[in-house]
Amino acid sequence: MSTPRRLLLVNGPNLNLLGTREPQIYGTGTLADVEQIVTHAASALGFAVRAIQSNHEGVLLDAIHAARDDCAGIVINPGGLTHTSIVLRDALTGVALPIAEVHISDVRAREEFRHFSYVRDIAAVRVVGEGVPGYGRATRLLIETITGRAEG
Ligand code: CA2
Repeated sequence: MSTPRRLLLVNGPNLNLLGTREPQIYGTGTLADVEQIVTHAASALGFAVRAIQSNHEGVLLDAIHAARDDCAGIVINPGGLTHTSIVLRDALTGVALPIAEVHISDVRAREEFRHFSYVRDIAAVRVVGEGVPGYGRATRLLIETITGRAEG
């Protein structure tokens, strides 16, 4: 089967609150902005995007499992699950798709408990601390990984 030209965009718990609170940490962009940035970056390179945000871990796992059937890679900001969830990591390794891990804030410069990531070592691409625009760069780098072509 040929590689599907579609990405799954996953935003984890609380990222629906983007743009409503804590602008000093996360900026003023909303979840809708994130989805638009990723869709735009992907479409410029010929890829479609299916986006999901959920505050429920099982819903995220089901969406990741479904990506096996029709996606070529996953752009994911797991939110706080980054630092806690072996279950999420197992789902990501289970589907064996290339992953771009995104964090809006610079987790390395925040509390110690945000320094560890269960996703880091299985991610092909990692973009941290570049704000909402970081999702766009992560998308381009992930597509470059998938297609083997350099970012334009
Ligand atoms: O910097 C990131 O993107 C994070 O993944 C965001 C998570 C946090 O737990 C990670 O350590 C780093 C939190 C997402 C919550 O987002 C909010 C946005 C606005 C207001 C409140 C929460």
